[in-house]
Amino acid sequence: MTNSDQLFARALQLIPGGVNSPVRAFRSVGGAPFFVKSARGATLTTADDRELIDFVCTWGPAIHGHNHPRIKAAIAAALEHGTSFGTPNPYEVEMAELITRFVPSIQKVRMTNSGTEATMSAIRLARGFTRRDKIIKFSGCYHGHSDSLLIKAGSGALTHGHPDSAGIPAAFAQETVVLPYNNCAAVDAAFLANIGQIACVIVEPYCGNIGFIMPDAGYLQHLRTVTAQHGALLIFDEVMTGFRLHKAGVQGLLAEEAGYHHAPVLKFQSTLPDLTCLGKIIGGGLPVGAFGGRADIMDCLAPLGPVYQAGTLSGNPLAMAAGIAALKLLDEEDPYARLDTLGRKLRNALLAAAKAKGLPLQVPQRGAMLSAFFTPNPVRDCDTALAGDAKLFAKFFHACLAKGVYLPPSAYESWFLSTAHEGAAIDRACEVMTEAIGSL
Ligand code: KE4
Repeated sequence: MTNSDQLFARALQLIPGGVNSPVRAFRSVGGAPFFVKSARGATLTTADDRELIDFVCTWGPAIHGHNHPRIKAAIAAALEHGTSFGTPNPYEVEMAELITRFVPSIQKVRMTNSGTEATMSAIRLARGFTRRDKIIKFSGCYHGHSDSLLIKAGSGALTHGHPDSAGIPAAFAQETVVLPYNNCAAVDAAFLANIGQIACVIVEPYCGNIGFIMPDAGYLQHLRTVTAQHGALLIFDEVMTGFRLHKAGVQGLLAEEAGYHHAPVLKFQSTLPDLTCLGKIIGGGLPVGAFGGRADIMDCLAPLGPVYQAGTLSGNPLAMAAGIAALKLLDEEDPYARLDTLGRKLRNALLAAAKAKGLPLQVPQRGAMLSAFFTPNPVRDCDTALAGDAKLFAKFFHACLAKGVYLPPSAYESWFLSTAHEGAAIDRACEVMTEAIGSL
């Protein structure tokens, strides 16, 4: 038995499925997960000393690669003074100043300990602010595992065939209206069928939990228009896309596409959400989440207003120090064009290999996010993603892993690139993926 096998056997005795998060379980691709003992740059080192080029990047946070010296040093410096105080600390203020500077639509922000807490709290805030109960989400989008949002969810819920989790009372589920992504008519109809009842629309502006799926041109602008028309809030769940696709997340991309660079907030109002949820990168690899937006909405939160939200370790100094270092590195390096070049390189290698093999393949890609669907048709929502050949993806996944490249162990997850993938790692990965497709 390998060290990973021994560790997994022990884990299976005490941890459900042997994992602390279902997507890690390899259940949809087959086989058993390996255990990692260390990570650096683009590389994971397993418990059996195998080195793997990593395209999971701990599901998004590691945009600078694993164990970046600047982030490591920031954590060590903070650690000198303690791990958690339960009082306000200077790091929280600096984090709030960075987030509000990077993301113009965020006038005020509240830290949490996970993306799930961030979206759960944003939903509660939207309901409290509008005094309405219903919410709209989109099939396949994943916003963490709170009851109102674990309905037709993506990521692990979709991967393991439970997009509607057990344990959620029907009374909760009926307040969540689920619509197809990239379908303006469906949103219009839902608002007309629920006049005055919709508190908010929550959307992954670029989907990362059905695989990577991009919005049709004008779709996000339509969500902004229709929510404003009906007095509902628009929430961008940028837990995954925030600071990954642009320093201002998808809303930054939209502003640039509209011709506004470094414009004041009012100029690109047409796509600004009322609230934004964040996570992953802003913790530099430590537990974190955040939600923020219009000050008049955020001021409804306790202790100022009637919407309660809290967290023992919210804004804890270690996660804040790590996240501040990660955001400052993004500010200094502005790596987004470089990351897009890496993503295009990988996309082109995959498409060329599939063409040579005569295999239908879609590879949606933007910046450091991409995924591969074995299907002849463009993937633009949950149904077209599910039409892909997941069994063939599983074969591809294992062919890559056998050659030292680790992809997300599910056809319904985005892949992630980091600045550490530049050079040898991306070149080797292109070779491996080309060989893997050739072997299918
Ligand atoms: P966490 O509670 O896992 O920190 O964040 C939930 C969440 C919210 N919103 C979006 C858009 C997300 O992608 C996530 C979490 N992403 C998954 C990866 N698909 C986390 C991996 C896991 O569940 O282990």
